[in-house]
Amino acid sequence: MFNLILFGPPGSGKGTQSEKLIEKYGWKHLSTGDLLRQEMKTETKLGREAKEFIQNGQLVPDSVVIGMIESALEANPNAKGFLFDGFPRTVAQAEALDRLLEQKQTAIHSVLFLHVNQDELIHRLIGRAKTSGRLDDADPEIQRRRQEVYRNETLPVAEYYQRYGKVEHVKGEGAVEDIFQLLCTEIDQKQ
Ligand code: B4P
Repeated sequence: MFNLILFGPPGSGKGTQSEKLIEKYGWKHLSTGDLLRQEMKTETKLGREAKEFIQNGQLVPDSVVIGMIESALEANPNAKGFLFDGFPRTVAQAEALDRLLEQKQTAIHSVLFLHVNQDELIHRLIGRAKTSGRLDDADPEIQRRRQEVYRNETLPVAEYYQRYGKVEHVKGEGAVEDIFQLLCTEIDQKQ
């Protein structure tokens, strides 16, 4: 089993690269952003609660996303590996994930950190807003807040895994295919 976290700021291409990686490696893709958007679309109680946070550029409470990940792990007992995309986004989520994986006698094997400069991130999110219909893409002020939340709450997650020597840094600027090849090289060295 191989468990990977694709890490990076909003707009760094985690979703874009995850699609290609799961196709190549056959892992189960767990995107908390996608799971939350599905809950919002079907207007579940969880979805209605999450919407308030997401449309303000804030993180959804840890207990909610940890519960979602726990259910997804339970629902996929035979997965050959998991690709975590957009999770963990706080140190508390990272600690909870470590505990959940330990119960399954496995662990996070690698964290690939996509680096993209701030101007490019905003440029991409403005581009995505034209087609995504996402509440959190439309407003530049909310995009700015999401980057701030990332710096304050999510960046410490990279430091957390760095302590265990699990983080590899990858340049997330350039052609999608070139970035994909860089990620595959890192993965193939680790596997
Ligand atoms: P997410 O769905 O995780 O979204 P994201 O971080 O905004 O985007 P991503 O990095 O995946 O970028 P993408 O590939 O689309 O989160 C949404 C919200 O849900 C969060 O803000 C939060 O409120 C909530 N949430 C999710 N997980 C949570 C958690 N664990 N805890 C609490 N709350 C949580 O790429 C962006 C754009 O760039 C696309 O248009 C793409 O086409 C383009 N692009 C990609 N690669 C490119 C390249 N190489 N060159 C040019 N453009 C590129």
